[in-house]
Amino acid sequence: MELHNKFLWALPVFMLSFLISYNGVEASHNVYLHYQSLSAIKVEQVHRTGYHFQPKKHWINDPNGPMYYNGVYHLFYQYNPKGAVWGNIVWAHSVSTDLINWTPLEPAIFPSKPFDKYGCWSGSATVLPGNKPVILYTGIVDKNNTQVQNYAVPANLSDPYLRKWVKPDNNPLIVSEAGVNKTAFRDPTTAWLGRDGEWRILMGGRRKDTGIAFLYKSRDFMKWKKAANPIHQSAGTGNWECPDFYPVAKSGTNGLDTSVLGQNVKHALKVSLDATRFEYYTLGKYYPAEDRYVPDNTSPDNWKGLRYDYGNFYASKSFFDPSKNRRVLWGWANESDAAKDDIKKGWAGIQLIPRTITLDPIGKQLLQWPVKELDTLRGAHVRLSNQLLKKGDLVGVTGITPAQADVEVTFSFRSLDLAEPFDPKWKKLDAQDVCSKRGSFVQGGLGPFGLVTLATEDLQEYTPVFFRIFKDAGKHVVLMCSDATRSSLKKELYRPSFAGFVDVDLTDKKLSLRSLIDHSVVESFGAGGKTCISSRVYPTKAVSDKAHLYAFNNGTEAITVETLDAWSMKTAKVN
Ligand code: DQQ
Repeated sequence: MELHNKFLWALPVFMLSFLISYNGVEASHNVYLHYQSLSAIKVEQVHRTGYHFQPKKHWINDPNGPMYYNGVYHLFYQYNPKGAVWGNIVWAHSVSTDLINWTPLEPAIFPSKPFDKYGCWSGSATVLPGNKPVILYTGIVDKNNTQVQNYAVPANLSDPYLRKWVKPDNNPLIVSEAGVNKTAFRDPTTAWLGRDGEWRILMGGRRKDTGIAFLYKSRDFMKWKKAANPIHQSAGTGNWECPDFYPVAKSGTNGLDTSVLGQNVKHALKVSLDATRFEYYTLGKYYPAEDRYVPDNTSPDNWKGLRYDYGNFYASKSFFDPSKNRRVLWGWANESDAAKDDIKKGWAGIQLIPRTITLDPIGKQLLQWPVKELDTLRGAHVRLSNQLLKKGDLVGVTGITPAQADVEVTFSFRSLDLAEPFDPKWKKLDAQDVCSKRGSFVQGGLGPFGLVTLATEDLQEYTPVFFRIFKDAGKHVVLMCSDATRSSLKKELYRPSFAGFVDVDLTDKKLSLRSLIDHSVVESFGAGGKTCISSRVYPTKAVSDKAHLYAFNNGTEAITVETLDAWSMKTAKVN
């Protein structure tokens, strides 16, 4: 371990505000017509991931129809087979037996029929009684982007990989009714079966600025009828994409099949907000007789709501894995790189590591944690114990591969007294705004402390993931940041100070952090998965064996690294 005593991270304020105000984000559906069918000439390797899911080349977005079937996990995803920007979308298909190593197959669903001639957009899989999988997806039927819901079934149920899918001629199953916006009517969920024998699905959409989850019902999965009311809607949230609706057990850590109802469950409704490129979820109560969902009053039901992830994370989808009794969440990590650079590097987008979802025992939020199979990739290991970090300390973690690593650390401190006051002016701000005012280089009282990932030795480039603790009217406010502001010397990049608050009890004066570092992604889990943040970053110098990893403290209160375990991660066999 190396020890640097000076912590010279001060950055002139004008420079900081420039970096923060630059926003070249590539949203989910930026359309670059000229580049949609420009095949990659070469695929740049330097920032490709070692263990996060990617195809060999070109553009990917939403995970689709994840499921477990007869011992095999299936992941479909929105894919452009012809280029590195969004377009020509098909359902690409990969299979796995461990959610980590993946074998690519031919695309499962692609435009070929009048009901999906202009696009095969997102959707979900449901395994019907008799062990029969069926996919529901959105078809685009014309140049005006009119959306309908279709189904597809495996051509041969005895093929262990379900390679071929058939789109029967009685499609589409659902077209929008009069008065519904036909271009905001998409992304069917996994179906659940009510006690009344009717299947139910949701589609996302909007009326004016109100986000809506339309509810449809069917007895036979073929004839669907719109319910009198949407299951839920929320004014001022704009178009809802990729809804997800599922039960979580009030106690214990087992996941539940999507159809489970009863006193011992809460429901989660997640929506992807077209307008902000973020997702939020609420926890609440589902009333099956009225087909209504009512969020708990602890779950803000708007764009300020709880997020699965406060960083590059969108269009997620969960599924129930009966082989391990768990609910698993997949999320797409969109790009920070500019489209022209995606074209140059020949690829864009990754899927994050699948996460197990459980209800936090406090009942107000979910907990997420990387599936345990990820641990099989852990190789060389180093451990740091009882390492004191005084103000300004930066401790190097050596002996592993910092550009492709898994790090778990528990920090402790003796007192909360030095926590800075939470500025009342910040009450109106979200965590990201607070983080951008108080980055890792602004010295604090209790924090900032955490990890510095993908760093050059001279800290010209680095992505810190850290906590700052404030006090506010006798309570403590814990901020977790994953700050891409100084992640790269490259100019045209989206470099936000991604951040979320952490609702954690500090009685034991400890905070934990896990970061999955993989060349161009840092995926972090604060306080056991209460707050998660993924940053896509493109360092120019802190790459491969030039990247460094540190633990740091830049607050007056000394911090102890109780334990820090870091592993080199082996490269997974991905596609
Ligand atoms: N991506 C799909 C849509 C979905 C959006 C199209 C979300 O079905 O609404 O590629 O990223």
